[in-house]
Amino acid sequence: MSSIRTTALLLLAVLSSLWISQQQVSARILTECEAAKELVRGGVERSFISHYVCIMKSESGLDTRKKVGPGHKASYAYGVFQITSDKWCSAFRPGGVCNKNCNDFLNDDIQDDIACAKIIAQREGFKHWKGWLKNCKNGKLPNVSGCIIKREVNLSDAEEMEEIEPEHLAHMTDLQDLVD
Ligand SMILES: *[C@@H]1O[C@H](CO)[C@@H](O)[C@H](O)[C@H]1NC(C)=O
Ligand SMILES: *[C@@H]1O[C@H](CO)[C@@H](O)[C@H](O)[C@H]1NC(C)=O
Ligand SMILES: [Ca+2]
Repeated sequence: MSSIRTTALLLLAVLSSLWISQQQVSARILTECEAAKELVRGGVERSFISHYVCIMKSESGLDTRKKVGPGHKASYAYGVFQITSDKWCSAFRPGGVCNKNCNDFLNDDIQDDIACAKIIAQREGFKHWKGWLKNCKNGKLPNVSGCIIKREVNLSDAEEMEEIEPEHLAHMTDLQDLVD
């Protein structure tokens, strides 16, 4: 009797510790929706969001703590956008074009990563990312429109949604600059 009870308790303990470690692991891997929402919060234009999510998927598998290297000029690539220390950030102090310590691109707050990715896209276009050239430029972009709209909908936003097509078209020239 009591051994069944003990076994059951033990099983429960094992299962719940598995569950906890599962939770901890999944915290570092963003879902496409979480990534899209962070991009909205970071002020990325709606028509570019699926491109950025595609970059994050291709470069890091949406892993906020991924670090790869050494590569070109002994540089390392940091975080969800794989931002490199040869130019954009500095490994030991704030520096590079983004004036950031690269290690700040390895935590789970990706707002600073997004700010730097925007600077990279501005200067070099999405073609900076090999993952974008390979998987996003002519490939299928993730459809995140559902998860962006749901959270934010209210009456005036809903009206704004009607405008998405013309707005999207209006930004096509900007997009072209990034894509070329
Ligand atoms: C994208 O997702 C939205 C909402 O889930 C859906 O309404 C829409 O048809 C999808 N678009 C494409 C191109 O699959
Ligand atoms: C709805 O959106 C508008 C414009 O973004 C905002 O000014 C307003 O406060 C929002 N209303 C609610 C109830 O969230
Ligand atoms: Ca960060």
